[in-house]
Amino acid sequence: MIQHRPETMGERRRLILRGIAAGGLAGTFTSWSRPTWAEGHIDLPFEGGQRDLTDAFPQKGEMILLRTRPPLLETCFPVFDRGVFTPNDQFYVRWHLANIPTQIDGAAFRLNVHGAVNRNLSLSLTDLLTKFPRVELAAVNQCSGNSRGFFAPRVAGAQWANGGMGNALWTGVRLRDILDRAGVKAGSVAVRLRGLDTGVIPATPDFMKSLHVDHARDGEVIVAYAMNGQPLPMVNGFPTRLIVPGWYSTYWVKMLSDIEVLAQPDDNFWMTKAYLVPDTPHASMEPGQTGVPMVPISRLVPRSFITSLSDDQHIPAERPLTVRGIAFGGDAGVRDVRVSTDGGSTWSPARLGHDHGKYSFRQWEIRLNPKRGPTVLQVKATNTSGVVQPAMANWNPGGFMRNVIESMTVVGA
Ligand SMILES: Nc1nc2c(c(=O)[nH]1)N[C@H]1C(S)=C(S)[C@@H](COP(=O)(O)O)O[C@H]1N2
Ligand SMILES: [Mo]
Repeated sequence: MIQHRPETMGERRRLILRGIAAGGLAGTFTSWSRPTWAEGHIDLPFEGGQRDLTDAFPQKGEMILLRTRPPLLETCFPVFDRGVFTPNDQFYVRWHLANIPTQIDGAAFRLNVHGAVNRNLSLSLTDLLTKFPRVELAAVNQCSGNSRGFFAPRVAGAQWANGGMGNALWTGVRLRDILDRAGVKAGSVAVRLRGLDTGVIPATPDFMKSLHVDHARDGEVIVAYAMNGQPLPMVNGFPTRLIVPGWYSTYWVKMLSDIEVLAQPDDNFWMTKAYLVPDTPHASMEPGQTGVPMVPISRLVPRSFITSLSDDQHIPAERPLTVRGIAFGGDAGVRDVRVSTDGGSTWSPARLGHDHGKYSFRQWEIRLNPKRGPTVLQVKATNTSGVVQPAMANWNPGGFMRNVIESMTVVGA
């Protein structure tokens, strides 16, 4: 009888990576917009929050459906209670443009580098796997508009609840190493990233985002070809995507196929017209206020959530209860997470879970003794730079950067 030796993690990873390079794991789907049969419904806690649940998208499990084409899929919040890393098949999905390849041959795929460089590159997946050092980093991917559905007054845009975020272990190569191989010309100012998706009509500007050249070369920005040890799901950017740790994921260009070094600032639509936030504390302004200076969105701000309970849940009163959740520091690590049961007068420190690095989710837990009747639980995180979540929700017309202290009511019985 043949004995199968269990694969070690390292071997398993090598096999997966070889598979990516060979294109053997390339996705082929007839369409993104095949009928999505609702398998259930969910009511998100704001006006107009009725949603279908769907598992009709390739490589995806049950997701909250916001839109079919281009896909907008939210992670069901209880997923965040199950582990510090968000599974690939439950990771949220967001695209702007509707022409997204449904078929990518990993063997034929090339990542092109051009512009203000000494030599153009055309890198295959095998090149990425074999010619550059491999790096791995845990980082939160959060949409700028995560939680937009809670904005009051309401604003236009994807009406996310809190599931437009996720945490994964990303594997790939440093953008710096790629740029160094191409040789960035002196005086270059920006690096522009573009994916394989396009608009349905030619007038639609291609989705392109840029980083300042120093940011692009800081050694933290990664061109990732794996997510949680597996090839990226097609809808999350197979075969390569940009990881910009600590920055909103509008910069995390998916199906990344083109890197262009620019000798002047990028004035394309997606940099100068879209994703602008008020240049004010908490990116906040008054509805209707005019003359507010606007700047491109950039760094994540800290957030924390209770994951083990839901709003209005009944719990046993006057008995110890362990409450769990997740937090992230944004562009810095989590210094502490505190919980209040008295409307914010006093705050008790939660115990922090394993540290997977400063850009990762951090799990936390705390023991409480809930009283009889309703209790409002509040949770707030402070990051290692001393930035703390605000008590008042911010507001801006884009519905960006919400990070108010979250609260939830539980009922002791
Ligand atoms: N090519 C491409 N990359 C993209 C986008 C896009 O529309 N096209 N959207 C960005 C935005 S706004 C978000 S929130 C993230 C979503 O990443 P995810 O779908 O893997 O969760 O992808 C980013 N990268
Ligand atoms: Mo986004």
